[in-house]
Amino acid sequence: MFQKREGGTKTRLRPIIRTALTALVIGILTLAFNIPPVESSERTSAAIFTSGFESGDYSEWTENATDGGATLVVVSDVAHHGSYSSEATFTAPWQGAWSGIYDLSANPVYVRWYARFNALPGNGQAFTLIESIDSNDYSIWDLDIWRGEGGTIGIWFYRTRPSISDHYYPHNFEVNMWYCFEVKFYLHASFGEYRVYLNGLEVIALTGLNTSGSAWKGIKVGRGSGFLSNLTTWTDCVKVADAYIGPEVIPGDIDGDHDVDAYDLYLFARAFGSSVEDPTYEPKADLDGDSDVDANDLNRFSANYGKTIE
Ligand SMILES: [Ca+2]
Ligand SMILES: [Ca+2]
Ligand SMILES: [Ca+2]
Repeated sequence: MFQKREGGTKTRLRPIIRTALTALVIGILTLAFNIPPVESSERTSAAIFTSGFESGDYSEWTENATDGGATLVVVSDVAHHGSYSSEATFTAPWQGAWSGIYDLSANPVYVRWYARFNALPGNGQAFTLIESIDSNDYSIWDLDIWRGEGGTIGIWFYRTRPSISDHYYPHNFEVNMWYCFEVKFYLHASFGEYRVYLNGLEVIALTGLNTSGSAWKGIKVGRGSGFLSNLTTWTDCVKVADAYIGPEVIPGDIDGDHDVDAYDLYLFARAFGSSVEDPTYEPKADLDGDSDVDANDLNRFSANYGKTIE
């Protein structure tokens, strides 16, 4: 019994070393030849709109507008993913700057985007990152970064159907960090829903509502300075879909730190040759999801070696 186990371990050792070396060599080659990264994986939801501003402009959007002296521009010095993001700069309170995508339809609809900001609201202040509108251009919901009079900072989710109400989720936001937001809206006469997700976690859930009325039409990202007189916000990786989207992931990022690097290779190699029933099996190394970690997974891992998000 003991010998059998020992023998099994030995026969696994060589493929592991070979695998590690192969992946490392491919990784080095990838870096050496500076092979451009490809898009990170898409979840199984059906996307009805996607924009990471990678065209370098707003050509994917229906409308781009500013008011009150704000500016809106696609920039290349800050991006969550790829080379570009959208930057809105506000110099006074109640300015607006937005990219709008309209004439969409889905029910339920999920809107996922990444946002970053260089200032935080003072006590009792807020600014708006996104607004969702109906077919009459009325707001259905918007999402703000807010700070209460007591100093608590967080999400302020403001909805208008079936009636106006606001909902708060405290979170210690920091400047110049990317955050993944997602909102679900479900239009229904008795089972209507709003759900808000922050970095892949559901933080607000409003269910069993009558949200019927005019239909959802689209979103405006960037949006407004609220109370703030000096604010820049960035938007990237916008996706609208008919099912939950979640944060961007790179297959092969086993430790979940937004890159596929030598430590992921170590974790991948440790799981190589395993099947789902083995203690060494690691689901995040099973890149094709067929319950083992084999050469097919190695090919996928190697293709992503050296990639990062942000
Ligand atoms: Ca981008
Ligand atoms: Ca990693
Ligand atoms: Ca597999």
